[in-house]
Amino acid sequence: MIQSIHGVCPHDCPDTCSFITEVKDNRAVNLYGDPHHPITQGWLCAKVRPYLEHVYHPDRLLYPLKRVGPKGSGQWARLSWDEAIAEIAERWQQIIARYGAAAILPYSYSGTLGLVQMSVTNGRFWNRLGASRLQRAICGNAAETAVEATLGARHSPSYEEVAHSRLILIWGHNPASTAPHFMPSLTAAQREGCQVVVIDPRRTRTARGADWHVAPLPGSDGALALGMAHVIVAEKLHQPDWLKNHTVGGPEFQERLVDYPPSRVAAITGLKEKIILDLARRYATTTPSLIKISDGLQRNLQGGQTIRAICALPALTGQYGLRGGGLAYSTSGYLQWDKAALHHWDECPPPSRSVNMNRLGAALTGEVTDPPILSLYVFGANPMASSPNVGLIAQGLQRPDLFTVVHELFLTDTADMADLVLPTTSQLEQTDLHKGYGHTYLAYNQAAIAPLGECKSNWEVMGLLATAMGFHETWLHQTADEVITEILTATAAHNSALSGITLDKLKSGEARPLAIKQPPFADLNFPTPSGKVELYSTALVAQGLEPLPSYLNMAETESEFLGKNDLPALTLLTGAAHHFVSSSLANQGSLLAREGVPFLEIHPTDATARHIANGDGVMVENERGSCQLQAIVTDTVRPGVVVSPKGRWGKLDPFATNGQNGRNINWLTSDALGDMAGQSTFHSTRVWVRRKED
Ligand SMILES: Nc1nc2c(c(=O)[nH]1)N[C@H]1C(S)=C(S)[C@@H](COP(=O)(O)OP(=O)(O)OC[C@H]3O[C@@H](n4cnc5c(=O)[nH]c(N)nc54)[C@H](O)[C@@H]3O)O[C@H]1N2
Ligand SMILES: Nc1nc2c(c(=O)[nH]1)N[C@H]1C(S)=C(S)[C@@H](COP(=O)(O)OP(=O)(O)OC[C@H]3O[C@@H](n4cnc5c(=O)[nH]c(N)nc54)[C@H](O)[C@@H]3O)O[C@H]1N2
Ligand code: SF4
Ligand SMILES: [Mo]
Repeated sequence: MIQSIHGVCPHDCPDTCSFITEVKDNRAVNLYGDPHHPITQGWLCAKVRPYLEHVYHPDRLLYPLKRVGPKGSGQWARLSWDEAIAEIAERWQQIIARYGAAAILPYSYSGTLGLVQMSVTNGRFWNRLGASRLQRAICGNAAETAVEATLGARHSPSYEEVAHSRLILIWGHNPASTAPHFMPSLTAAQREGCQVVVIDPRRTRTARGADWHVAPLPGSDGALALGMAHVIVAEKLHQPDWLKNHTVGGPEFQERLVDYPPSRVAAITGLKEKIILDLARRYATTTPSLIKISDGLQRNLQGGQTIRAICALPALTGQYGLRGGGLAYSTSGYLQWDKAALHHWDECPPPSRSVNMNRLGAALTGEVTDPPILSLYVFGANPMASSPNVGLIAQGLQRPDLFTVVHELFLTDTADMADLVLPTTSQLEQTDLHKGYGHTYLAYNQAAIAPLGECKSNWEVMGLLATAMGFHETWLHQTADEVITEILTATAAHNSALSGITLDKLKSGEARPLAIKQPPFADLNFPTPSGKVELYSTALVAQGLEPLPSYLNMAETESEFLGKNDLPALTLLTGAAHHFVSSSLANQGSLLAREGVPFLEIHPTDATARHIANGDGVMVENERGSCQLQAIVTDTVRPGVVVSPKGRWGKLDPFATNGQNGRNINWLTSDALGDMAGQSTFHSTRVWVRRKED
């Protein structure tokens, strides 16, 4: 007998696909995209198609483990769950008695995006404990802040809406890899005559299918947007009435544009003046025109203001509210879970201090004191692969006085550094509810098989820890379905997007559309304080930020280290790998084979100057660390820029030698914070590249 169970892809991806798992004798024997899901349409991406290899990977952790050798030595002994939980509780009680619960830091991000296993697990137990809070700013905080300040909410057209667009600027975003289910809609629009422009320093998979690829210098997009606005206003291609009626700060914004003539913008962006003029004219004279962005674009020191400047363009040309026009960023604002039900703050001690996740290495090595962090509990995250400045994190995790627990599917580079490792369930073994951030469907993930070995889900472990710490509130001990029901009910009371949606309906297996209207902002009422598009933002002033869209000329200062070579440093971009989701799945043989050895793309001009030939081993270095990669000499990156996608596991580094442990590119990336909301700045990293001598 084969049973078909409805599930949802848990990965950090805007597509949030629904899939069907075929189960025979409690073993998943087949998994495929749900043919009835309007976005999934029966197919999964290259990463998740072989998902059963992930679930049944021979390296899956099946039992709790305790370190018996030095930290990082890989010497483990098996212990029972009872012993593991008792040891955690005992260590935490000791820490709390001496330093308070703020000395405990949970560290989690996007291993799963589920309501129960991520959102609720991130909050409830830790709030009740009074642990340090984590500022989760590794991904898109600056863009979220910028979009909300300008438009009031993260409302966005769903993928299908591009059928109405005549022009799409895909700006610093690579959906062919990162949002693959957008591509059929895009291709269909192109067939109907829609023009596609990709703006990216790298000729990505997405750029290859575009009508026009524009490759500015990284971090210069704010200037490009203001330069386009300059041309649009100078040539009277803007919509003065729209600006007057629907924006705040139109005149001040236009004044600022004087400083961004094409000649100056050409120098900043490394683009020819004619390209800036053509782009501005094409954008302003085609309607409806859509700008589609994601988060890669803003992972730099000036990312927040970059997004502000880009958000101003559809206002200048009156594109917001038009079907097929405006801005596509994220649909996540349509459904925000009821905060009280999610967190139960009113039944918890006052919120503790907050630690920015991008500063983990610094926080563990002296930046955070009084109390210092004495215990780290990592789940759904792999900071030794995915967080910036990994060398400093490694140093912090070596601290003998730090008690580290990692809840994982695999012995990752992070788990290797733990004192205790707990095994977690995969998505096929747990229950959850998922909402997309690229579309507007809600779907239920039913557990398809029993947990492998002794694996326990994130939320289950929270319940065990709560009991061990003496917390008996019912909201710490609900089943996953009870959690979902409580939060759905509380949220539906004030958000009509959930009307008609119940847990029972979701459990029937079909994804449910949110009850929202497309296109966003059709009534031209924006949920900002003024009800208009805020080109001038008082909310940003209140945060001590520049109120008008700006270009901030910020780059990592060239250190003495970089100066020791007479060739200039290069800007390192480390966007998404096609076959992994961050570091998730990057230990799967079939996907590693398709992604190839860890590589660095470098332009022929920069390669020749460094005597680097295609296929050479190269050392990439800066003051934070170094990493060996294989050079791909290619004009798919612009001069001055090198590319090495994120996600590699240091411990699987094929270039590791006896003298040096494995590394990945995040040993080099910057842990400085960006201009808004504590944003990560991976792409503001400067590196020195040289040929590896044999
Ligand atoms: N296959 C795959 N899919 C993923 C992920 C993955 O790891 N792999 N990660 C998921 C996650 S966590 C996220 S947040 C999303 C991210 O989705 P995207 O934002 O689409 O992905 P990125 O590759 O991070 O960045 C997109 C592009 O930004 C470009 N870029 C970098 N800096 C600049 C700049 O200054 N200006 C311009 N114009 N372009 C710039 C990069 O070259 C890159 O091609 O993808 C999700 N989907
Ligand atoms: N250089 C560079 N680095 C980047 C980026 C970049 O652009 N450049 N992008 C950043 C971005 S956008 C993001 S979002 C972050 C993502 O960073 P992370 O959130 O750390 O993502 P992953 O590296 O995929 O690690 C997730 C881990 O969670 C585990 N996991 C999966 N499901 C579960 C579960 O149900 N329970 C538990 N306990 N564990 C689970 C997986 O096995 C995996 O090891 O990476 C960032 N890192
Ligand atoms: S990673 Fe994205 S595209 Fe792939 S199956 Fe999951 S949701 Fe779909
Ligand atoms: Mo992300």
